[in-house]
Amino acid sequence: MPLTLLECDKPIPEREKHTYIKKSGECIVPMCNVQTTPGDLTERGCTYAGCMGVVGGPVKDVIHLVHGPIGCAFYTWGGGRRQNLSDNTQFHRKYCFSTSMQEANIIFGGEQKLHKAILEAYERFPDVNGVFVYATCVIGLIGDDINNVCKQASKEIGVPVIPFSCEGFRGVSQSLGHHIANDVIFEHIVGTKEPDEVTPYDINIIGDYNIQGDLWIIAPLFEAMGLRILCTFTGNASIDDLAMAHRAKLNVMHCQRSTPYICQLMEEKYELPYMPVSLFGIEQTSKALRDVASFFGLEDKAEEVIESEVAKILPEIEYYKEQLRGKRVFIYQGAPRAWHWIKLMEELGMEVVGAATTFGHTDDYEKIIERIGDGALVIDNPNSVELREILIGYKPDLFISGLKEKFLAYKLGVAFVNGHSYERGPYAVYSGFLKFAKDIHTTINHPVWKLIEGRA
Ligand code: CFM
Repeated sequence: MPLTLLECDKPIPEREKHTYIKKSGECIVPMCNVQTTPGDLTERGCTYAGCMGVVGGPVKDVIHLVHGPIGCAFYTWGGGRRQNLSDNTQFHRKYCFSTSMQEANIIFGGEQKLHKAILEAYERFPDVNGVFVYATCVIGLIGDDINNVCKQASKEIGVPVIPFSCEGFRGVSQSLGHHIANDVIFEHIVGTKEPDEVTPYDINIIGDYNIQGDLWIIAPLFEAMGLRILCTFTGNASIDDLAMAHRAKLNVMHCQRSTPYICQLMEEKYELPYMPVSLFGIEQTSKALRDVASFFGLEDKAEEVIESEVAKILPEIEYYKEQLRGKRVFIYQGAPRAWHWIKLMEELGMEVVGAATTFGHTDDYEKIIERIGDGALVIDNPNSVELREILIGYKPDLFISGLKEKFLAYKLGVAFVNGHSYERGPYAVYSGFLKFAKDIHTTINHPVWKLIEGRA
């Protein structure tokens, strides 16, 4: 029986369609990217979260202004569930900008308040190069014309003021927010500036958000092959980087859930091709470097980089592999990292007993199912009651997930690694893989688990 109903889901039998046990030779994709069933306490984020928190927020030199109730702006203030770093450390992610809509504004409209807020924020931070305005649920409901307000304000302050109509309720998850951010950045920013010089070796890294500095270990590998990174979308990006991105020769697409939209738009308008890559683990990173190198005729350079980078980490990776061999892991990520990381677990000799995503689409699940072993559980958008049942039932040695699930794992005595904002990362490419392996090893072999009574 490929689809299965967890014990805890008896009151919401619709969840069966989202829960699949892998059987070889079969590729049944569990139901995904659909509206959450009423009664299911989903862990999904909203459209605004995907637009502002994931794609827009990492842009380092603009004011990120949340047009809505103050609660929606909570995570903008340095809290750092998502640690996308930038080199603009004095400003970026240090302040919270919001119109803080009150009842009267909701009754009489918030356009004036928004206009005033843009001018006031810019007056206090005149060094910024733009303002991003994000509409929350309430703005969609009362119908403020944020496009018009942004246009007016931009004329007054002389820098771009960009409206994102990313009302939380618009999509079934944060995924639509990624799409909206891609569309808006493409429409309003990309192509509005020309670089001083272009080279035949210019690339953009698309879909990396510099979590704990991922980009700062990714970029040197491409640079060592003789490539120049024109723009990163959007980790550590300035608005000018994005404006000039259309002049690159290749878009290297890492996160394949949050960015295929802009890659396709740039391909259509500027004939800029894109290449999907995975920049996690030895095998996948090496393939990525080889693929990109062959596009530019830099194959020899790629081999040099791969050889020296792999040599640096291999002895330690071999050690961790010995220590971790046969350990069982359950991976729950937003979407693509679930399939990116199945390979990494194999590289460490571990067995993936289950994988889940919060907002994966069919293509994410196809990749998971192709990579995961027979009998493994694949579940879409699991809630914490389901996760509890899975952790107790499957007894994995390790749970890789995010902050929302961390303490559930701890309470059940299951070793845990934060795969979203990392433990002691970054986790990308070769040096990051070593850190990932180290964190996994540290948690799995920590003596504390033996002290917990009633361990799952
Ligand atoms: Fe892309 Fe991401 Fe992810 Fe994502 Fe995310 Fe993330 Fe993620 Mo957390 S952009 S889809 S919305 S790789 S924040 S850096 S780790 S859920 S799998």
